[in-house]
Amino acid sequence: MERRTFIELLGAGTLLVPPLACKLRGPIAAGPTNLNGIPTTCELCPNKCSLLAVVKEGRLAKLNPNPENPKSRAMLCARGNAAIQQVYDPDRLKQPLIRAGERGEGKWRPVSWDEAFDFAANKLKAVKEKHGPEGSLWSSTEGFQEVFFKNLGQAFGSPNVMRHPTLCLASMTLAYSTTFGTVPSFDLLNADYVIMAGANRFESIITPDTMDLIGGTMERKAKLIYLDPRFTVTASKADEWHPIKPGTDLAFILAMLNVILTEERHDKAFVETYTLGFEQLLEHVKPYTPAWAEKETEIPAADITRIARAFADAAPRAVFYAGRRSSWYTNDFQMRRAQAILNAVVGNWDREGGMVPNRKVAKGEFTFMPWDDPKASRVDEVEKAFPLANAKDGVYLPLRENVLKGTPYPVKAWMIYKQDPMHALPDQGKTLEMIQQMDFVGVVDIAMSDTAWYADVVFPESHYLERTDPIEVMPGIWPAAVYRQQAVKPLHDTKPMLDIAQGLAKRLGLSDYFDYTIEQWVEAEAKELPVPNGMEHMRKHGVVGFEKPKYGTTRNAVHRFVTKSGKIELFSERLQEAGHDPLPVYTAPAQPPANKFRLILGRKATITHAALTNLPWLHEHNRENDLWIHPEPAARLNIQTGDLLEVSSTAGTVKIKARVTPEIRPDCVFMLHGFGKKSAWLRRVHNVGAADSILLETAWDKVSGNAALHETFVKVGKA
Ligand SMILES: Nc1nc2c(c(=O)[nH]1)N[C@H]1C(S)=C(S)[C@@H](COP(=O)(O)OP(=O)(O)OC[C@H]3O[C@@H](n4cnc5c(=O)[nH]c(N)nc54)[C@H](O)[C@@H]3O)O[C@H]1N2
Ligand SMILES: Nc1nc2c(c(=O)[nH]1)N[C@H]1C(S)=C(S)[C@@H](COP(=O)(O)OP(=O)(O)OC[C@H]3O[C@@H](n4cnc5c(=O)[nH]c(N)nc54)[C@H](O)[C@@H]3O)O[C@H]1N2
Ligand code: SF4
Ligand SMILES: [Mo]
Repeated sequence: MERRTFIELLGAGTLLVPPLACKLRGPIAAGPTNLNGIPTTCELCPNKCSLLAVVKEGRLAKLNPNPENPKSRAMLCARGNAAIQQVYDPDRLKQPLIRAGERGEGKWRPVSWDEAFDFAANKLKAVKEKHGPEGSLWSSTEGFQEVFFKNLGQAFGSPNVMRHPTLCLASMTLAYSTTFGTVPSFDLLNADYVIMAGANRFESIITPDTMDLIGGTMERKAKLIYLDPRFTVTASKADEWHPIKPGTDLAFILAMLNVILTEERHDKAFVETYTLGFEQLLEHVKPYTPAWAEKETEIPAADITRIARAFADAAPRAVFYAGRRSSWYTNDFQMRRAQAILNAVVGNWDREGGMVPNRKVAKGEFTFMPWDDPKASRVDEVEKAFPLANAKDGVYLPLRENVLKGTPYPVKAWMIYKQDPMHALPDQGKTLEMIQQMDFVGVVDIAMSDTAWYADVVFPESHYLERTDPIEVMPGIWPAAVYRQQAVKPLHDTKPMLDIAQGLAKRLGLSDYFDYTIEQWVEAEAKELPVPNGMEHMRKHGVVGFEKPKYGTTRNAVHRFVTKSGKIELFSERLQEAGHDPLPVYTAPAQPPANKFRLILGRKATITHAALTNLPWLHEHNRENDLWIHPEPAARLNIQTGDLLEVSSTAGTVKIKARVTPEIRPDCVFMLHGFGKKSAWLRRVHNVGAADSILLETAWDKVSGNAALHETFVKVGKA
């Protein structure tokens, strides 16, 4: 299809059309919809937008947004629309494959499912015999069928079930839950004053926040203050863009607290009733003056003071927005804690236009046979090294270090679901080393990712439009439960994850744990949805959502926050006991030496992480990544746009073209994620552009173990 036809087809589904988006403000009534299609749920990013798949003669003809979802509203983004092309993509995985040459050589033998299952099960059994079940690692990123993959790892007896949060948002979630006992949402639709620090909401799409921000700032004229070393699309829509010096956001926030508390602009009644540790906080922030912060952040003290006052004056309809990918620096946790504390002292908690604790749509659970707890402790030693972190999700980079060292025990089998560690983890060389030291690597994917390229067996999962998946609940201000049902029959010899788990379970003697069908699973979940005939409703509508937000349910004398004290903890004894700063202490980030730049990362609206760059409709918008570099250093290095550069760090070296632009600070450089693929099956991006993960060095946040992906300095010169 021609691109023009594609763009025209997007029609009402296209995101970032302000007049349309403005009309969509406010909760959408869950009334009758023109269900001109099969209701289902997008799987191309974590947002889980509802859509209607129009099928003509057994083929997908078009995907339309389903306005009944209160989170995604009537929005289906460009990536969501392009999902149709994934199904008919000639480059997708079409049958199980067993490696025929060396790892990474690209020689594959197409095999039957039976052969693939037998092969993988024998390898897994051999590792179990030699090293115990803990010798296997099961890693995955969120997805509706992820539960079956995790369950297989656990039923196998492995303690090493490893999820993606420490590559994404773990420091943010831990910081907010340490403070409030829960992670809230931000009512951008009704806020009057919004501060976003590196949360690039107009390109990094989060529903409903992206749409609410359009509604809020373009219609209601809410102020948007945006801090980012880059001039992003969000910066272009903001009232103020401050190109903050990277890694200094904590100084900015502490100085805001200094102004608000010393000028007594905080919400005294709220602080008195609901919080713990105000006196310590007041003393703590005294040295952090705006004049001090100006030197750290390179944002004028007068601006910091003005913003702090305006923020406090606009409260409770004022939010310092949390952002999502908090995998930035080694002090991420404390920076996000300071945000949480700032929000707390202006009393925006549980108020319209403020921060709102999430509600959930209830659903049932399917009961299956439980397995024994694993005997061994986790290889990442999370309980010991990161006692406050979520032990179930694990800590990814410390895990890789331990696996490479073989401590506390060897891990020799790696099963991977819906994840591409070759790109998602920093230092691709180390990830490759980790793969190479495995006796067995199995990957479940829909495309030949770079990780699949190095695997021993590749299991092709059916595309989401070909699957029926479990019901997912999406907490929020407008919470929803969404359902994914099959729109078309699988085009190739692929299977959903549940069938793959069952195929392996049968050969591993674990069938009793997977003795059910997807229909039974979903029906058990649908039974307890808050609508009559839940299953019938889901088949017809694909979503159950609450129409009206509820504010203030936790603002009463009897409410206990899920913290040690039962209050909002400005000062945290739990942190102190774990050997961390109980209040956020600023430490200046390391600075790049004169001839180097900090490498920073971010997103574009038409790419999800390292995936999707090979899809033709999206590839048209993302042919190759380049290195953003400011004109000043570019002139010094005699670099012009289009020049081929050599960029190197202690982790690796890449070649990439230059983009000389004033849209970035002179002390850092930027590149998009998702290029420089090793997999020849991703032919449009194979060896095109460069992979950021080759350059990124290994570092993590001290409290949460979250990857710190902006701590790498690179040398840049002409190739
Ligand atoms: N350098 C760098 N690293 C990063 C980030 C960054 O911006 N830059 N971002 C971080 C963040 S925030 C996150 S959340 C992580 C994300 O890390 P990943 O989850 O690894 O992200 P993706 O690149 O989307 O890879 C997902 C894989 O799942 C496959 N897939 C897609 N749909 C399906 C499906 O239905 N079934 C199966 N079985 N597979 C499917 C895709 O083909 C792809 O290979 O990366 C983190 N790492
Ligand atoms: N289109 C699209 N949307 C997505 C995703 C996607 O892959 N594609 N992924 C989804 C996921 S899993 C996530 S986690 C979210 C991530 O969404 P966000 O949380 O918005 O994260 P990023 O887009 O990675 O943006 C980080 C921004 O921080 C800036 N930055 C770098 N260093 C600093 C600093 O020191 N201070 C400040 N203030 N800014 C800094 C970068 O320039 C970049 O613009 O997006 C979600 N939405
Ligand atoms: S934001 Fe786009 S890619 Fe993500 S779930 Fe929604 S439609 Fe799909
Ligand atoms: Mo993420």
